Amino acid sequence: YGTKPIVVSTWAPNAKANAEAWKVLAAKGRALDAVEKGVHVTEADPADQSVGYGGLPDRDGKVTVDSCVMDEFGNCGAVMYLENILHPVSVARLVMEKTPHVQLVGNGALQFALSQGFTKTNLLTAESEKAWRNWLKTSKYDPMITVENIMERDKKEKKKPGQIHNHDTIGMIALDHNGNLSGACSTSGMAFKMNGRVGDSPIIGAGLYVDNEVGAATATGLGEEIVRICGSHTIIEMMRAGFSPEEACKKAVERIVKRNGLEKARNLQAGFIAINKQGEVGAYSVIKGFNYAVHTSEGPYTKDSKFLV
Ligand code: SD4
Repeated sequence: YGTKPIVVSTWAPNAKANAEAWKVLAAKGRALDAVEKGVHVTEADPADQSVGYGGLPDRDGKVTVDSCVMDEFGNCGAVMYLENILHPVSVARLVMEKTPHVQLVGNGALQFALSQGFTKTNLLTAESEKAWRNWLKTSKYDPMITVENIMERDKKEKKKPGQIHNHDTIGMIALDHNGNLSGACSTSGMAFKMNGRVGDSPIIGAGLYVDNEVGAATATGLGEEIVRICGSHTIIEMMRAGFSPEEACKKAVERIVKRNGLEKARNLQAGFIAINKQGEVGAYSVIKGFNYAVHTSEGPYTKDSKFLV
């Protein structure tokens, strides 16, 4: 069954971002305002090394961020390869609201942000710089989130299996008091990526999609795989065809697994969350370890996603 209002985010630690979004939803505010406010929390949190401030840099030591928003009218805006801006989600929103365009990248996006009153912030924390300098010693670029890596990190961080990799890209989707849907997504992308690399997160249809008649979906994980199947848009179309949010997310995951084959799929992660117009929630991921956070009038909870391989 569904419930309204509701806000859902990728990754359990984003419960604190949901709490902020919930304040807007509980006051009968607009879903778009809720997801923007919510995503701010994670963007400003240095502990999340995949988003905004404290994000891990690319292989040249630059933190570049990607973000997008989509509202109940099908309006959308995105920024990509943006540097030195603390809240890219808000710049994405202004691209949507104040320009005739959908996407601004790099220096153009930065100039637009500055023209709108944003100020420059160094997003590279000492922690993340240290991680980068460590990485430079081997410069091994392995964007695959392998099962072995996960087990190793679980051990190191003394976590229960599958709990790792949980400070990550935030995708947030919400259904407000008026029954309107919106979503936002924000990331610093894959750690130590090639300079200029953009993943799924700011790509409308891949990292995020909202159709106010149907539902909203967003993604996390290996962006290249999510872009290849237009992940979030695929989920919306599956829900339009009558599948539940969970079934729809599973369909998207199945496409990734089919394309890669089982063996390769065992070594990559992509996770999706979705809500439909009734406020039903669903999620699915390629491998174990993905989780998500939900907040409704009954309070917050987090949940492990089902997975395919
Ligand atoms: C990307 N999807 O840039 C993002 C990264 C991510 O958890 O989700 N990391 O490909």
